[in-house]
Amino acid sequence: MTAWRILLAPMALLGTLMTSLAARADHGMAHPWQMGLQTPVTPVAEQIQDFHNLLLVIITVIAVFVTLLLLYVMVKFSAKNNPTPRTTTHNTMLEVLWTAIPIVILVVICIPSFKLLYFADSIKDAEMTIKAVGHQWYWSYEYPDHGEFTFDAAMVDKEDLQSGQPRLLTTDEAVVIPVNTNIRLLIAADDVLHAWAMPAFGIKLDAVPGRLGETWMRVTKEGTYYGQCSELCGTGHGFMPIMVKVVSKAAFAEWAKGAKEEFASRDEKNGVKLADAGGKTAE
Ligand SMILES: [Cu+2]
Repeated sequence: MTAWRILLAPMALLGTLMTSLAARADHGMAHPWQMGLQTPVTPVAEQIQDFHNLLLVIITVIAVFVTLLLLYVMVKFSAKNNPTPRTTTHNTMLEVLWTAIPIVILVVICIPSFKLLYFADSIKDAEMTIKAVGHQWYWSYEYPDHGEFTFDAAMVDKEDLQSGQPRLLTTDEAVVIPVNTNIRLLIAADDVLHAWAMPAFGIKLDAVPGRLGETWMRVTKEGTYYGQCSELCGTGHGFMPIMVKVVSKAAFAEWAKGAKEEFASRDEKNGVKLADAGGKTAE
């Protein structure tokens, strides 16, 4: 009995570890020993993953070919095996080939690359819009189609985390979006450069002060996803994460209704403060 327990204990531990790894892998964030990219949940992220896999094959073939060629040359033309070297300096055929073949490879890569670039850039029939604004050091979000409410999303400190909430990735307010909906995402910055990056969505776009960045997302799987600011923006750069909750359309409608009232009443309070501050600057 005891022997069995001793045997089973590490297996149970391993099982728990694997389950938690798998769960975390599906949790829209990086996890220990992760191989490859995060599970893609938007059409753009899926295509990025496919493109990545294509490049991986091409680069592997090139690396293997060059390594074999080098080894061949090292053995065949070593001083021992080839004591009297030939004095050939040019070979037209060879030079044409080693110029043309890389060009063909680059063209083969550039076709899907440009296709993907335009696919990620063009917003098809956006059903709603969200605007993300980067600040030192938090993000704020605007929902212009659902009552124009606005809220800030700041990082939750380590000591305030509840169980299951990842450190450095959890925010006090989540960006809530509906599943299977084409969402136009506008990205701007209030002070310095930031970048709104969400690996599982295949999005990484700079937030530039004075300019409006635009991209889109259609998340096909409900869940919580995490991203981080990806443009060095000052001392708090590592502490302005992005947390997105993807919920059913019905749950989103419900949330938007509540959020509109909640954040509007907060804005009223803030509005008073802003008016006061404005009065002081005017004097
Ligand atoms: Cu930053």
